Amino acid sequence: MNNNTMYANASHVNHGFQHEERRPPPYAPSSGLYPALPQYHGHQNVASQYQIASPSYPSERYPTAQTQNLHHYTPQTASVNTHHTTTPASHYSSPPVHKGSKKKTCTCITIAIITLLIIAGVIAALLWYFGVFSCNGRQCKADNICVSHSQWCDGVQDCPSGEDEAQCFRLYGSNFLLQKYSNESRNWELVCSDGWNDELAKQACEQIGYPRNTYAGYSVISSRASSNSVMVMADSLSSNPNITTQSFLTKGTTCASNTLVTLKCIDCGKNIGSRIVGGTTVTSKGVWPWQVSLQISRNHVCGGSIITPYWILTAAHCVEKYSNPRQWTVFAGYLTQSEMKYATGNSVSQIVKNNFDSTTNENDVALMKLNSPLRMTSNVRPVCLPNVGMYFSAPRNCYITGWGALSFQGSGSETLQEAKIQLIDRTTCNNYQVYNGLITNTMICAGKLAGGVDSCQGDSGGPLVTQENSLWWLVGDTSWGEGCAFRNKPGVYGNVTYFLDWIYQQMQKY
Ligand code: 4AZ
Repeated sequence: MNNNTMYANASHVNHGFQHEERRPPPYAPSSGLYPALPQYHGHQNVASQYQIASPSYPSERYPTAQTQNLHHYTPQTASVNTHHTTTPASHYSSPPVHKGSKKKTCTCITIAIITLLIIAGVIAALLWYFGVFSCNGRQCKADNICVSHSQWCDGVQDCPSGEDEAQCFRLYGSNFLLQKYSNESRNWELVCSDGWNDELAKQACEQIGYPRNTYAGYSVISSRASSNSVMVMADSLSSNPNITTQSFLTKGTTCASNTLVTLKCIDCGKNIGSRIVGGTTVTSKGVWPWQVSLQISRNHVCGGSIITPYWILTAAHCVEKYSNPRQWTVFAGYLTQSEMKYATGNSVSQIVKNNFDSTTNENDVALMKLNSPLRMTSNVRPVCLPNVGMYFSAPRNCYITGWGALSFQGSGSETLQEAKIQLIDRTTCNNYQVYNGLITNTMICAGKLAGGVDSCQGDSGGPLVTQENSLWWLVGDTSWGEGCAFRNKPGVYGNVTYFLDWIYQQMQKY
């Protein structure tokens, strides 16, 4: 974490201003984008500027660093021999035409065409067999089997790997409205609370990807939606114990109570709000109870966020090199690194990495599953994953937290740090003076364009959170940036809203 305001006199001196020879000082009085200055002249170590996602593993600090000599790059043209020997026309006689060879050519062409037709026929037959051409419904992803629309989310598994019944419920908006996918309207519909109960609620939570024992209750809110756009309980509530929640709910015409189900699958996003406003050293536990320190051999490497007692969300680049779950220990509920030195952390059973691209930093998110669940206390609590339909837009206030470096290339922090920053819209962040088109949908920019406050090495994987409807929501995971706290180079975070489906799929699967 890098916050120039606070660290000027601290023992960890913040050297966020040390780049003045290349950049104008931060906190320029004007707002918006800051003029681009000439950068990277002569011999420069590009990596020292462009910190792409390096966990702060002590023995290999910044392993992604590569030294590029920009000055000496001379394009080399391949030596092509342009000397041609020309044969005079008079010496060139056309070959005699043989009838036999013409016939041979014809036969070859015919055989080739027939072979191609046969291959095309076999491919077409295979595609037809696996339902590519013939599927009027939906394709099971894993096995290409075609399932009719009416079989999707009907409570009966039709796809061999079960994806037709896998993601049939979701939560919508900051008040957790339950929605079910309707195979009739082929749309997501709200759920009428008539006949609803805790058992159905728990089943729906399990369907979403939460364990049964984190279920925190349901409530109802009055509906203004027309009753034919909600899911209602089937008239004949089946006594079949094997029937699933999906098959209880059908597209209804009446919702007598005119109330809808809102569902809490986990008690998330609550903290002890005794933050010292404007401060950066976190002074009490329980203010950011979802923040964890991910360690290898008792050294802090990355941050992470508790999303359930079993699951930690972090950055994919943190686990790219260290992908063995046995290397890692998770420390939850601590403020200082020294407290953790003698504490017992939690071991990790599984690491699931998204489709991370280390050249573009696309999809920089991963999940760690713990061997045993974290015991929830006021200092160890989950943050809320955003629900569908929640859009966090610039310049929304957010907080970042972590034990990362206090200045660019500086050392990590002994005590947990926090900083207040704002979301920056993607267009601005893609401006040529900022990240010039490098920011994709899987990323969110946040920070201060003036510089001075930012995340830094070792904060990676940690939370970017915002408060909405009295709860704290995980907007992003710390991913990358050029340097730390540089002007026009804000922090870049994994876009958690973008990864929701993937996150729930993994929590269901493992
Ligand atoms: C890193 O290397 C890193 N200023 C994290 C965040 C930022 C830069 C680098 C954003 O882990």
